[in-house]
Amino acid sequence: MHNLLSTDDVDAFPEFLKTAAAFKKNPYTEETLGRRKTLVLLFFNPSLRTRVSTQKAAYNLGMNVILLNVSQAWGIEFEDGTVMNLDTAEHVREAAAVISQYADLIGIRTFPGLKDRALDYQDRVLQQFARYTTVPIVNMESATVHPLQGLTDVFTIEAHKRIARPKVVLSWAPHPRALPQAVANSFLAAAGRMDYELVLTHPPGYALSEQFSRYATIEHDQQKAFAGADFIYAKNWSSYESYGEILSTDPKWMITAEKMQSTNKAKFMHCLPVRRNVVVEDAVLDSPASLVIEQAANRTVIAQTVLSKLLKSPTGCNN
Ligand code: AN0
Ligand code: CP
Repeated sequence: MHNLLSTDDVDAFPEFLKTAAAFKKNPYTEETLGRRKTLVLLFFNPSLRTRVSTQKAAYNLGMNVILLNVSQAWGIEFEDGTVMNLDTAEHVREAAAVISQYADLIGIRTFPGLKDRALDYQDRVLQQFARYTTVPIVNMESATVHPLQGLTDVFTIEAHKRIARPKVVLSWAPHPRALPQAVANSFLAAAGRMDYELVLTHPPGYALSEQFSRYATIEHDQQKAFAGADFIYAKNWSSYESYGEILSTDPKWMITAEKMQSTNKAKFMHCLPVRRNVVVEDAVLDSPASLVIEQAANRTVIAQTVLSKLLKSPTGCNN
């Protein structure tokens, strides 16, 4: 692995999940691997889990960590050939090359603008950094994908599945703000590589990009989708078709205890942060069926697995 830009950068899933399971059992088997190596984490947007779990994962490998909230640095320009006489103070060509002088690995979080679909789906901030840094990049949620989350979700399902081929349902749920499609995209991309009965349910107008939805069977009737499910993964996203728009806030799509009744005693999953009684009822989130805290715990395990693989990559880190 040279970078973690998407879940596709993990070529051997079974081996990756095995390494993760070993780190979960004992996080300190490679506690000197990252000695004298530095991880720089760049945040263009807020985070709780990604920030703390990735930092903790790096510490478990003996790395040093530097966090930078990009809003507190100079404004970065991503357009090539532009006359920089407006708001941006330095170009990504310099910014990325400079950070590479201090870092052996770089993590980046950068959300989409949700206005221009073609621009967002180029994932320009991530791709430009990947192009101009000289060290590996870890995607900590970009405009289109959130691989650390998708890998964590599959790892969590593997630990809880009771049958060989579980029915795994990704359900859209309401939210008052326009959210990215990244978590849903990576969930489908990761779960789509497993032997699951993968079902996607959402209201009209909420189809995801074919690049990701192709991994699932689409069932527009949420009730039908839930029947016999082993895992219910809830997530809101704004429309991909009417890009960035909120087409529905219909509370009928909220995940309720009553709906969970029709499942096969399904476990409930969400990446967090979650809005209680909008996305999901208290009764579900507070029930023993909820895996959300375990998912958050597993974020450390997956981040550690990714960092370890990048540290060992022959084309990887500065020496
Ligand atoms: C973000 C999203 O939906 O992509 C981050 C989730 C990990 N969520 C919010 O902005 C609430
Ligand atoms: N799930 C997740 O990535 O959470 P944060 O946005 O808090 O990092």
